[in-house]
Amino acid sequence: MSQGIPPLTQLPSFLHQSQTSSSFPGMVLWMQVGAWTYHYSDQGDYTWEQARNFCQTFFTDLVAIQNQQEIEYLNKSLPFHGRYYWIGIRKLGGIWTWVGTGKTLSKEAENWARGEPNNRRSNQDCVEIYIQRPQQAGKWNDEPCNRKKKALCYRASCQPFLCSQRGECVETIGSYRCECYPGFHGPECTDVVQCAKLEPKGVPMNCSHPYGDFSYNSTCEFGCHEGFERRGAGVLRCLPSREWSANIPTCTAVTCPVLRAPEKGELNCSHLHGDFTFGSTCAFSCQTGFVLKGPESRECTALGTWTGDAARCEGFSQKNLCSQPSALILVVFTAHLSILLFLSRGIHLVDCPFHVLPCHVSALCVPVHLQHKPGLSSHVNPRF
Ligand SMILES: [Ca+2]
Repeated sequence: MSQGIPPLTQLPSFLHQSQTSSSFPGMVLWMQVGAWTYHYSDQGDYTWEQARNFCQTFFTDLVAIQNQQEIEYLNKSLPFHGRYYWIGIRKLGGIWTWVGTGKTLSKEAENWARGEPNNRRSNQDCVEIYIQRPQQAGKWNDEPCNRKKKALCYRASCQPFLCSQRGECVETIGSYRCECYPGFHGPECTDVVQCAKLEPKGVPMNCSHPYGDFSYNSTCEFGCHEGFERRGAGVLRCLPSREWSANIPTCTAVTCPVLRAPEKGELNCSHLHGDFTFGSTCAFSCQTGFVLKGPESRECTALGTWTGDAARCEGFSQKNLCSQPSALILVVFTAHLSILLFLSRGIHLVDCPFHVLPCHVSALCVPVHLQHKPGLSSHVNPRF
């Protein structure tokens, strides 16, 4: 004969609703205390190993006592039995251990009877509970594991689907409660911690949201466009504290070395994102009488380097020019200025352009290969 366990709703107050009846025919009595039920063998006694086997076969395990309230409840509710009841503690490797969880028995949880554990005859490795003993009722005693006692079992109310798998289900007398993992809350741990929505300006972001938008464990990765460098963390994570693991990073333009105007020249820069940064362009010009050698402009690249080589302004050299008796004057007209070109036999034109102060005239030379160009030769005016 067996009898079903009444539904929880019929048990408004667990401490006053214990019942005793036959659950497994001829084998066990049960007491319902809300969701968590205690059971004990009512036919025959078992060694500790057999008792555990019995509990694990028909229920969850030998009882794992969690608090004083539970001890008082068991002592009050179970019938007296001269050999008492096995519970789920035994010595493993010399240490008292809750066998259901594998956790060590803590000092605070100890409930030994006076003078126990005494390990009499050095073979007392299992634990009984003194139910309704005239002295030391509800206390524990270490006993040889092969003694035969009643099995005191429990059936857990915690089930895998409880606590939304986002928390630890903790058995209590009469029910269970959820100890939510970090990042979750609510009675069944269904609620997820929210972090502020991230709205970075000008910083590309790529997020993943395992539990909902900008919620616990959401991660957002930040990158920067070409030519920009990230300042700050590359990845932000929504923490259980509702805070992000770091501030939103910023993207700043890559910088190039500062450019200076060439000697005898000028520099004219335009900056897109900041002084001498990615996208800045600088144009070079030279004072009158000097010519630009190198690029007319340079641009700051995404790598932080300038295009082209350094520009410089070169003037005419005075050496030898006016002392040459047979110099020719070559006048070249361009759109912007007249160029007096002193060409002289024997002068190394590769040294040009020169500045020719003693002659009180600004002059430029052209490279040797231009001397014979028709456009230039037509402007040659012999002066000497
Ligand atoms: Ca003992």
